Amino acid sequence: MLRFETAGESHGECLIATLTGIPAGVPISIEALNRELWRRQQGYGRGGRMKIETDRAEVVAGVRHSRTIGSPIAIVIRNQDWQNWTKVLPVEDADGSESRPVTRPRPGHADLAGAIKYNFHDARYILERASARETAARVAVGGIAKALLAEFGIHILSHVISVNGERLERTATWDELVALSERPEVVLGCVDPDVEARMRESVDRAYRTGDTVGGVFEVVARGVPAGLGSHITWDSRLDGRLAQAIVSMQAVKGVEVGFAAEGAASYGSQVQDTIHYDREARRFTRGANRAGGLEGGMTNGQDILVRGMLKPISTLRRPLESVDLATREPALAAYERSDVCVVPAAGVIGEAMVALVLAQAFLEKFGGDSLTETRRNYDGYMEQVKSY
Ligand code: EPS
Repeated sequence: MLRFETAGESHGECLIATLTGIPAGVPISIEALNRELWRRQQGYGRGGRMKIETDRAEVVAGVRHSRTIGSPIAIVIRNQDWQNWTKVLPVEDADGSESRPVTRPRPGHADLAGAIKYNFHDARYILERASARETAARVAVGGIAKALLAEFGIHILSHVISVNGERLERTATWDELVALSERPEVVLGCVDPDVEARMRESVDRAYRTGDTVGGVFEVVARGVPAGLGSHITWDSRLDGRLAQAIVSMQAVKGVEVGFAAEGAASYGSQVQDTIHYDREARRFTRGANRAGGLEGGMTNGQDILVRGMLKPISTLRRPLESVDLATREPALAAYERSDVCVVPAAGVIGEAMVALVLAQAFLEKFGGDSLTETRRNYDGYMEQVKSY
């Protein structure tokens, strides 16, 4: 079973991720992992913290001589900002005289629910872990999952469909997504420059008024064989597993597989992807891909399309009404600093989450302790599919 865990607080020493279950022999490039971490830090509307950090993956276990060795992989990402927090958040020191309490919970953040649940009268410990800083660790292990999948011709990219209602009204081609991922500068991750310019204006407007904006990103996985996931039980359905992975991301409140929202407002005759057979190529083809590559909880060989809907970030420069945890008097919510827009970064995190879920489903089906063994199992299955 492929599984991963992360640890670390936003202003602590570092973030840590472990990933267990990757077969031995998968080639790993630290440069490629760092490129993913760089992509996560980009985007128009990112806040002051990104100027402090240059995220780098320090792989400290499970990879030797540029290949996985089958043992758990551990990755450390140092927080540069820790230098400014050593006295505020020390590991030892009971008196906490230099702590920086957060007693005015931000509506929409984990502050209030977490403080009640963990019985803190200071939401600091809650926000430290709830912060989307944690996603740097997910992106690092997602990069390892991507490396495994790439060995089998599976590639995962993302783009931004909308920001604050400014929306791309067409589908993006795979080549456009590749070009987007190779851009030396990330603006808002949209393939259409006119729409991207309008998105940028909406971020500027929000910035001027001390507000934040959300949006929708789409993750596309190409080259996925038919037959990952299963219809047989609720928890083996891959669409459900992808949905959980996407909604587990900070600030994501909704998920869409394929064209779900459009489908809900259409007739059945317009929504299903018709089935055809190409006799020459001896394979099934489909009239469209509105199902987003998933039918009955299984991949059907088409591109996987998963969208995440992000609410605007809950830390506002113009704070909302809240209540002071100490006095119970009305108070404005806490503000230190914040991003105005993180939709392109969320796309990169979404890629990592989709990669991890697909890698897990892939290894459930094909198994293998070494890449050689996994490949033998994969090749055998692909032969079977070809001659079906
Ligand atoms: C983030 C780091 C954080 C925030 C953001 C994501 O840094 P800081 O809290 O020091 O400014 O920029 O976190 C949130 C959006 C949040 O709500 O906590 C990062 O590395 O992505």
